[in-house]
Amino acid sequence: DNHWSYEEPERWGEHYPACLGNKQSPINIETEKTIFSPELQPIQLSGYSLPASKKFKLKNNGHTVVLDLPESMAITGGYAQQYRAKQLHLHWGSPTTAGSEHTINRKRFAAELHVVHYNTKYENFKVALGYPDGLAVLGVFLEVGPRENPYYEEIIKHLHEIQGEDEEVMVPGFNITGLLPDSLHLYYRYNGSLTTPPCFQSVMWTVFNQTVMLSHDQISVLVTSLQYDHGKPLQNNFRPTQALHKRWVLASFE
Ligand code: BO1
Ligand code: ZN
Repeated sequence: DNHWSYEEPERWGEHYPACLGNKQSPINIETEKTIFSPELQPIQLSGYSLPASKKFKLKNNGHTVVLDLPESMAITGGYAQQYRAKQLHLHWGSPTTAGSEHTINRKRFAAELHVVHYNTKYENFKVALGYPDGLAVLGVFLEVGPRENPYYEEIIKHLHEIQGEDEEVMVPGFNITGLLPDSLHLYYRYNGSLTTPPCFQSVMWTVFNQTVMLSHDQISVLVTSLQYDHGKPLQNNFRPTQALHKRWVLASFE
């Protein structure tokens, strides 16, 4: 189930028909066309401070770097239902190109963090994948800034240990909230999909308006450390933006 790559995303539909659907992700968010919704409450999180005394699996799966998260982490506000954390991962570009998945008014950011959760009303992640309200993914844009980001460093400092596809390392817990922007009030919301095969249309997306800064060196290490398929650089692991079709993007702010 791993015979897809970012070399030809337009061909994913041949093996994964859901990738041809009309509620696909990522999208370009045209801010002037979003709809203010006062119902969108601040995102509230619980259990996001992971104990440094415990270790969590960080893996190069050939498509991204994934940190497995404990079920004790959850979204408790900002959605109509409760969602349990599953994993987080990143999408990025190359040393010379930006690599976020979502874009804002066609602007692409350096990289994008996804924190993946599933609805607690379903038995497990696999079951949740089958429902339009099954998953909640929090998307955060990363940009180059003046300082090293100590929270992202907890991931980045281990990338040299998992350079090859399927390599993994156990890393100590840290405060995952530190990976998110300061304001969890300001965000966009729309219904979409997994941005990789199988592209199931089971994601209620939150894309935060505020960005998070990493140093130039941190972004460099992120985009140059990993490989897939016996030595190809794992770069530009973002899907092109998909048509909005009959969807609206809501905004929590005006
Ligand atoms: S994303 O957040 O839309 N980029 C995204 C894309 C694909 C997955 C998750 C999030 N894939 C799923 C796999 C499952 C796996 C699960 C958790 O991630 O389809 O097999 O168990 O790691
Ligand atoms: Zn993702």
